[in-house]
Amino acid sequence: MNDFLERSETLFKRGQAVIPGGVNSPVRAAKAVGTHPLFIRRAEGSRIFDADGNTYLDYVGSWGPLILGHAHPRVVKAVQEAAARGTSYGAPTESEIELAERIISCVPSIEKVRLVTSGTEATMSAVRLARAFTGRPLILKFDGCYHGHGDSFLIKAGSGIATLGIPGSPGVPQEIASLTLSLPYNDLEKVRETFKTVGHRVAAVIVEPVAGNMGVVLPVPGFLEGLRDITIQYQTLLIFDEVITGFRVALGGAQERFQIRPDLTCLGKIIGGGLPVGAYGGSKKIMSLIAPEGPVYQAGTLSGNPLATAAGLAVLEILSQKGIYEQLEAKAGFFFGRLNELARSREIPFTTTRIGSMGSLFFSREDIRDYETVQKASIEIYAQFYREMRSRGVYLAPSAFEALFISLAHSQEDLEKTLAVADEVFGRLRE
Ligand code: HOZ
Repeated sequence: MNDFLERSETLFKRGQAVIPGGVNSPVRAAKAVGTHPLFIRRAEGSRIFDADGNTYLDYVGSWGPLILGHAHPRVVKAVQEAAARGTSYGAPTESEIELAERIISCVPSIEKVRLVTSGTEATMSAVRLARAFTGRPLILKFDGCYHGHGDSFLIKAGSGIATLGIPGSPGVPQEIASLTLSLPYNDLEKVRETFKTVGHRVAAVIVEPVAGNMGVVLPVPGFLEGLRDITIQYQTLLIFDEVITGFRVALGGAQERFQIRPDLTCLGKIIGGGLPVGAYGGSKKIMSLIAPEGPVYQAGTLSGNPLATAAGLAVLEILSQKGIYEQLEAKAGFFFGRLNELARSREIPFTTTRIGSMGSLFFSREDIRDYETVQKASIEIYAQFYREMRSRGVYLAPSAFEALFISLAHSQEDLEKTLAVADEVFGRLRE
């Protein structure tokens, strides 16, 4: 492996002159792990290839959507065929109906769905809809959860906000920020207390049913059930942000896995096979408020884009086949189990969280249950681990506050190779 990434470094410098920070999304700058980003030239299956000619086993998978791996032949074919018919019409198509039908048949709580262009758009629109439906102003989120970069969500948010260590973002007026309450994840008591005083003013509770943007944090038993009960009691809408968990932890997402029916669900990139897409959906009654059926406005030229819907349909067809989630579970169970054993045998303070094929690595002995415990893990050791792994051909998320994704394209050999590299790196961390 080439340790000096000449071409990536040159491109990064060139990018910085014309793009803020040289990147189009902050975390990928790899600042938090003390290095520079790789510039990617192409990807295939479980591997990505950088501008300097190096190959990496990829565990980022474009931050989750590439559950089949990169450039899956059926997805590529679907996109190519769609592109040959035109890249955007800004008019309805049969394929967007097919994708909507497919989503509805898989996700238990969705009766009607609106396609948008990103997860951020989905959450922003879902909150507007919740406010319109309930006639209330407040929303309640959880510390370390990330729901995209809409103004209302950049309060104690995860992902890039956590990575950069900033409490919120300048540019979000106090008047808007004051309409968002943020409480510790997994703390139902705090939710109960808060609802006793302001529950009648809360339009929606929005939650990642499994947090994926402060690293992966699982809901403790009873947390999601409790949120459902409280929101029903106060006639507040419950929004599941399943941008990461949707079609990832089960075909029907976390709501299928935990058997909870939210009022609204936000979906993201996975339903477009990595192309820019998002969606929000719920009961016919709530969704009927959206224009042109109702008065709540939300629109977009690229919504239901034919390339994204073609890719999404190809992905969801494959995911609907029998045995897919069992395969993912087996791969991830083996990988995380073995990784923990290796760290234990070297006495590294290390723990993992996992559900299905997504998980996170924490250099900590703490039980991970919320943003506070996440922050006790060492980001310095994660940064060293990241750099050492990358220099040996394994590409992880360039932030301790993101997830690791295993795809169907990761072979047993890939996983074993990665574990051997991890073992070597664990050894170096002790030095
Ligand atoms: N905040 C995104 C992941 N949770 C990162 C997106 C990107 O940099 O592409």
